Amino acid sequence: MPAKELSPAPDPAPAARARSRVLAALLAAGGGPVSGADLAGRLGISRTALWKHIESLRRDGWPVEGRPHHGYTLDPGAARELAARRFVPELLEARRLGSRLGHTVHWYPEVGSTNDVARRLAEGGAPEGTVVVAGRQVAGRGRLRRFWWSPPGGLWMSLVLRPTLPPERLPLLTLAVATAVAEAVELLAGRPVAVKWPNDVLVDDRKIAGILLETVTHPHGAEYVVAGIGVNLDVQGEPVPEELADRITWLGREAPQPVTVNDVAETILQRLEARYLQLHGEGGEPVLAAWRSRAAWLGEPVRIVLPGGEVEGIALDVAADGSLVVEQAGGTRRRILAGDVQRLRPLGGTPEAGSR
Ligand code: BT5
Repeated sequence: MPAKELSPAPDPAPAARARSRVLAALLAAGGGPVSGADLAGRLGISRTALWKHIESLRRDGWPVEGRPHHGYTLDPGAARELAARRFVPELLEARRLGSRLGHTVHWYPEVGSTNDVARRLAEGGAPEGTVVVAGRQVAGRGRLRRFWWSPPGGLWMSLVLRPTLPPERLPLLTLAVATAVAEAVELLAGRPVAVKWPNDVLVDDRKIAGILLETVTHPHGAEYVVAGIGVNLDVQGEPVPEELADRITWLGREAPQPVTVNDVAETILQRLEARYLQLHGEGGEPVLAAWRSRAAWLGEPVRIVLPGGEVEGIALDVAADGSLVVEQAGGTRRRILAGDVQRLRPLGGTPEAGSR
């Protein structure tokens, strides 16, 4: 079944986004002056409203200067400095204005799980591309409600998607998100990044990011999907839990230069938008090919832990429906829809640590 046309990228209410548009215009001017009259005219707001947005930006630490008959200016270095210190939601919004994903960013210092917040927003009609980011999560979760460690300094982000994919292509969304996150991390880390079926992102076999997609369906497909993405950036705030210590890594350790939460969120959203549109427009094959090209453990002996048992065999491929194809002893092939993959050492040695 072909994908239905995606509706045009949502255009959030101008009033709600005016502050980000003001910031975007100041940043785009590269430090040069922006005339207040022109800017107010372009945004369709009054000079008084513009002034209030400027004041609000200043209160949040943006050094916007204003001179009569000259206009407003913003030192471009200020954006970099601010983003180096903390996540700056309006900077992400300003850079994603006009895009499908990331045009609206809700930031919270602390939440239970960003997936729950995004879900509530989706239920309330939030447009596709709405993003929730939290400074930390106290009840971050993985699949099967497993614990997801989310200390301050990491990227804990969830995104509202409203895909118009045919039901059989929906499972590929997880692979599309995993591929996009791996591509973004690779761009920032400058190191090869692998994906592990179904949803892990690894550097040197250590998990650097995880993905949790939660789908609310109607009879013809997805009503909406919340795509939760967790990326480890910095772990100085809290000691790494003992059980994760030798199994995880973080961007601060892998990247050659400092990377900010803003950079990671923006790069992921760029890559994800490209893969998301591709999955709608070109079918599943390009996403599958991209996923396969960085897949860890294909061709290797694995054990898959399923809700009701285990399967051992060679991990052969990922199928067009996103399932993992495993060849068991005797040549029987099985398609696995959900499970945890462990690498088995060749010749039946001890399995490596389980669900990374
Ligand atoms: C995942 O589950 O990998 C999905 C993680 C999704 C997290 C994001 S953060 C934003 C959004 N809000 C949420 O509440 N969740 C999403 P799974 O494949 O089940 O892996 C879980 C396992 O990863 C755990 O059992 C631990 O072994 C390991 N783990 C926990 N925290 C980790 C971390 N920070 N980095 C790497 N591995 C971790």
